[in-house]
Amino acid sequence: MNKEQESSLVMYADDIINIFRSNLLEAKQLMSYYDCAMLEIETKLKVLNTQFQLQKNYNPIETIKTRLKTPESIFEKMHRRNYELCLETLEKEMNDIAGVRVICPFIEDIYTISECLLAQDDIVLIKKKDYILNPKENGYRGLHLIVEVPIFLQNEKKLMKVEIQLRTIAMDFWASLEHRLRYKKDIYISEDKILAQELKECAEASNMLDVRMGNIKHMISNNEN
Ligand code: 0O2
Repeated sequence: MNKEQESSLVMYADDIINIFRSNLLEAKQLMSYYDCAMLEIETKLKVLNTQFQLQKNYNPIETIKTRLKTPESIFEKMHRRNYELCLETLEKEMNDIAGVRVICPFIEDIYTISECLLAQDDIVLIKKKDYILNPKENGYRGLHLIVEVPIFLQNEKKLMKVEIQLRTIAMDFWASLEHRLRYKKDIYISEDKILAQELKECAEASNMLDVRMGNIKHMISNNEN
């Protein structure tokens, strides 16, 4: 980020802090609604995992992590996308204020869990990005869903957006390390062709591991039948 971009971001942050201050109650309320929606999704996923455990003696979900986007990260993204600074725009345009990351053992678990969740009649799919079928240029893989889930307040029902990222353990391993490396201030990986190529090859090696472990799982279950 150059000096000009930095100072425009600082001015923008000041503006948005003022907007949030003058609408503090609404801003807090909105964030608490996202928090509730995230909890709803987390509970639904836990219920599915328990049911699989009971019926098939198998857990398709390894871990679930939730996070609310930080104010800094919200401001940065709204600034980058030139969005108008108001809570209405935030609610309308920002899909990832509430984020749920689901880590599964195998690739097929990702699709099983996503199908089961999307089949629920109170969940509306807004957007799906399949970065497993179509990995990103840098090698990133995962299935991303933007869904709307109802939360029930004292006198009303509100539909809130939640971003759900489903990854295998191997995909998450790669993405977590890539994320750390990318945010090292002194290295701009995307501009360094050798590093970018090396990371991409690691993503492909990790995908190969996912595919082979999936094959082993099938061979074992075929032998059991
Ligand atoms: P953080 O801190 O994880 O939240 P959209 O508005 O949904 O249409 P967006 O936001 O570009 O567009 O969505 P996309 O492509 O689905 O990616 C959003 C999130 O996926 C990112 O959030 C990351 O968490 C993850 N992700 C996407 N691409 C990569 C990647 O190349 N490497 C890693 N490590 N993670 C990735 P944020 O906002 O970047 O950050």
